[in-house]
Amino acid sequence: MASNLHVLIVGAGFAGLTAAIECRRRGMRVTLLESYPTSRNYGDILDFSPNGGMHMERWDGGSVARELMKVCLNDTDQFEYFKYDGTKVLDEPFLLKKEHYYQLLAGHRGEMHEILCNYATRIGVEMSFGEKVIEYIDTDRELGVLTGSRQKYLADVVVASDGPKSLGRSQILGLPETKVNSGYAIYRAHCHITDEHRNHPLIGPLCRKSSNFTGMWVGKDLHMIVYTWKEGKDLAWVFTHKDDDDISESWSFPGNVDDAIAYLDEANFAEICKEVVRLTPQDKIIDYKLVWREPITTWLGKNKRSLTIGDAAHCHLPTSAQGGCQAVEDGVVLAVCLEKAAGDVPLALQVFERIRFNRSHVIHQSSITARDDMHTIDWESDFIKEHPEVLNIPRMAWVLDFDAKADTEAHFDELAADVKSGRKGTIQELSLPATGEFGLSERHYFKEAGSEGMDVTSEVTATMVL
Ligand SMILES: Cc1cc2nc3c(=O)[nH]c(=O)nc-3n(C[C@H](O)[C@H](O)[C@H](O)COP(=O)(O)OP(=O)(O)OC[C@H]3O[C@@H](n4cnc5c(N)ncnc54)[C@H](O)[C@@H]3O)c2cc1C
Ligand SMILES: *[C@@H]1O[C@H](CO)[C@@H](O)[C@H](O)[C@H]1NC(C)=O
Ligand SMILES: CC(=O)N[C@H]1CO[C@H](CO)[C@@H](O)[C@@H]1O
Ligand SMILES: CC(=O)N[C@H]1CO[C@H](CO)[C@@H](O)[C@@H]1O
Repeated sequence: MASNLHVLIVGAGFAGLTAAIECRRRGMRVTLLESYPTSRNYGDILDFSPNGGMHMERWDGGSVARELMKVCLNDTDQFEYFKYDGTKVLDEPFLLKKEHYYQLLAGHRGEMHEILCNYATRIGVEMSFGEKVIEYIDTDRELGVLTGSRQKYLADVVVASDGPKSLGRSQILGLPETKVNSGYAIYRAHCHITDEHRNHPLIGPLCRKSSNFTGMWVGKDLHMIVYTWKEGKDLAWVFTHKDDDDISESWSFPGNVDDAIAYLDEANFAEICKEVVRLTPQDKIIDYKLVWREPITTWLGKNKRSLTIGDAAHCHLPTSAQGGCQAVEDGVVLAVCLEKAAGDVPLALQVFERIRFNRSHVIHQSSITARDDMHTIDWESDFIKEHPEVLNIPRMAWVLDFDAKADTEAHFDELAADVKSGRKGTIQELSLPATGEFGLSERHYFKEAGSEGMDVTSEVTATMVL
């Protein structure tokens, strides 16, 4: 019986939290360990598209998504696209479909995270903050972890959702660290809107109470997104730029205002972009190096009772705009597999991997294609008139209108039969197909969704690109 399982999860990011909530909702006992002392103070803006948000909308009869929506962008009607010099290129509706309202969840990471932690605690997930795992134990006799406070936790399944710098990846999978500098970095910030913003001739109009602003400016090797929300109280911005310097990764490494502005200057970005940066308190700017990890061909420990999920398994670049959603999909699929395997943990984990591998891999690769297409636009030609969708980071029906829970329920039995019969092949061959690809021509939500007769240029949708 799956409901007798004790699931031990390391790392309360969105992968770990989702796995914890989804397992707990299926009656399993769940212990969740997180090294940070609290959830609240980290991060800036994080977004979930419907393929992630739909699962949250299912929690507690919709009340969790409603609570999230109170702190999220909840009255944004358009996503506005600009050329780097400020020329408007395109307006797109913010929502894909009306029924996505409570599934498109974008807001301050810490605030959203806190709401999910509270829900997890409410339904009985045993959560410990300030508990850092220092060792994974996966022997024939014992499965569990050891923490910095010398506490040993044992369980039936161990899930390492410990993020990109995963200790789980090295200890469970026995892999060396494979940090790769992507050659890019992101400056990012979240701050509260002040009167100085409101009274500023360029920034003031972005801080309106009514019709809140989300927009992106795109230039050579650089794109910047600005959001205002919470009735004109909060502002966040992120910009991705080339940077070969350093290879550290931290959500709290301070960024320097002047350095940031120098990048915008060099790429001839509009004054408004520079002013947004100038008006940000120095201590709110984070300089985040975009580091990633090469894809790995298994996420499972040798006894198939432990595994890595989320960024620990497949570290996405933020330009896929899918890191959070793919982490959520992992959590959901894992819980459904554990339930369906009825206590056979190795079976559940092998099916999990075959369901998730190809899809997460293809979406991962998209983060690179998408960024390169956007950063190399020839603004002098007619290209952008013919392909405005390159601005719109991959949003295709097969990515966004995807229900990982229903998909797992539909495919579990056939994949379980493969596992049991010992079917041979590489993980690519044994996995479910991703059902889609990323080519320029495919890059259109409505085109792909088959909405006949729609003016694709004006009706294509957008959410956020981080
Ligand atoms: C503090 C923080 C702020 C972020 N802010 C943003 C943001 O503003 N915008 C954005 O797009 N993305 C942000 N991200 C990244 C984003 O949340 C992830 O890319 C995505 O949600 C995938 O989540 P994950 O659960 O796989 O990994 P993560 O979100 O990285 O979560 C991993 C968790 O594991 C914990 N952990 C790691 N090692 C141990 C250990 N040994 N013992 C116990 N716990 C451990 C970490 O503290 C962390 O909470 C942030 C991540 C973090 C950790
Ligand atoms: C939208 O956000 C505002 C301010 O942050 C909040 O007061 C309001 O309740 C939210 N609306 C919904 C529908 O959640
Ligand atoms: C709080 C507030 O003023 N929100 C506004 C945000 O934008 C929409 C229109 O897009 C308005 O209807 C809301 O009133
Ligand atoms: C890496 C990998 O497995 N890629 C495959 C995923 O599935 C698609 C079909 O949907 C194939 O084209 C890829 O080769």
